[in-house]
Amino acid sequence: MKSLNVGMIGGGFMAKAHSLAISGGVNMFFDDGIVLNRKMIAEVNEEMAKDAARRFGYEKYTTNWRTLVEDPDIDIVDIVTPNNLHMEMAIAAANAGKHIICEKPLGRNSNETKKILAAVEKANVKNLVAFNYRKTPAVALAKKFIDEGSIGKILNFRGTYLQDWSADPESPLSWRFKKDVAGSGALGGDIGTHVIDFAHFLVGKIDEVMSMSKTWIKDRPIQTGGLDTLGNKSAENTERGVVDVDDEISTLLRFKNGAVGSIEATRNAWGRNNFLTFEIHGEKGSLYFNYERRDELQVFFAEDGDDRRGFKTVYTGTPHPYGEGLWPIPAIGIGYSEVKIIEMHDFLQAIIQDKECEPNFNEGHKIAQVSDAIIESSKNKNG
Ligand code: NAI
Ligand code: 4PW
Repeated sequence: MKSLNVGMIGGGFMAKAHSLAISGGVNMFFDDGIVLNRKMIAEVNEEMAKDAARRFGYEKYTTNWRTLVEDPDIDIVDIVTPNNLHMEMAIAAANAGKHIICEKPLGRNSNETKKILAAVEKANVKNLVAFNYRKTPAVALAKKFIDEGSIGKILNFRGTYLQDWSADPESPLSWRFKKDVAGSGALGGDIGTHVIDFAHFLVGKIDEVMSMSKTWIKDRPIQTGGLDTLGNKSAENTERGVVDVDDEISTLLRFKNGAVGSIEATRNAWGRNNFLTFEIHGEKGSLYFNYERRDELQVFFAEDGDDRRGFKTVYTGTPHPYGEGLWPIPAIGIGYSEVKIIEMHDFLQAIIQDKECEPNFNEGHKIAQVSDAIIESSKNKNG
């Protein structure tokens, strides 16, 4: 049984999600034959680092992430800090010869992701960027149907990522609203990158975009504390700061293989929570997925007879991708933790089998190139 030591940088929302997978979830579901040890966690100050180590079960903590990256005992570096820190941390981890899992987006822009990619290629270490939603079994099933030709040649991809946690003008100015930290707003720096990943995963490379953006709320109360609380109001802080990223982006797409489509991403859509969807139309059928109903894939196959045509619901379970490790009965329910566990399982499989991770940093870089093109196309159209 191989044993690998993990060092996690960051102790917020994603540290919780990744630590759940590392702490045994992945072995309980998939039994990869690797024991992961939560060796060390890094946070910005003593109190936060100590607390993160206690809560998430790490043996040691540090307030200097470089100590973690340079520790010869660490095999895997897991980067779960805000976007502006990914480049420096990932390059240092690659130079130290560590395997790396890094949260999305890989960097603030494609200049950064290009440098990160060069470092991991030079170091020849395994690298996975955490576009976890493609690991949802229903999304992997859609990919299987497409690869098998069940819906024929793809004509159109429509993707959305709609949330409402920043629709209230009083919700705090966290790092996600600062260009120097996030890189950009809803699309490039945050949720829209997951939809670009769906598009690349399911349809193919995006070749051309035509985009518009909007910043609806120009200033917000400055957040107290470093953690992004995703919309929960900051306590009694009335000082406001400027929002210098987009709240919303809409873009038309053309794919290299000729398909067309669109993406919309906003964090200001009241009533929508994790409304991450795609609808794909092909010459022989259609597929529809909504993460808010993540156990289900809606399928339409034109070859079904005239009298029985219509969308039907497939509940994912044991006959479907990742079904061998998950719950025995469809619709017992896949949650965010299971999706993160599958992501960690795929990362470990890449290490064991010495194969490429999916999606790797090269794919993270291609996504950043599309984000850059969308932002460029929407310039002067943020009216
Ligand atoms: P968060 O704000 O909850 O936590 C970030 C943590 O990093 C904070 O505790 C902060 O103190 C710490 N940190 C900042 N500078 C540090 C440093 N120099 N050394 C050590 N720790 C440091 O943020 P969250 O939501 O966990 O986001 C982290 C990353 O994960 C972002 O890149 C974000 O885009 C991504 N993310 C991905 C999600 C997904 O579904 N794949 C979901 C949420 C976030
Ligand atoms: O990546 C996204 C985040 O930044 C997420 O998957 C959901 O929206 C949860 O937090 C934000």
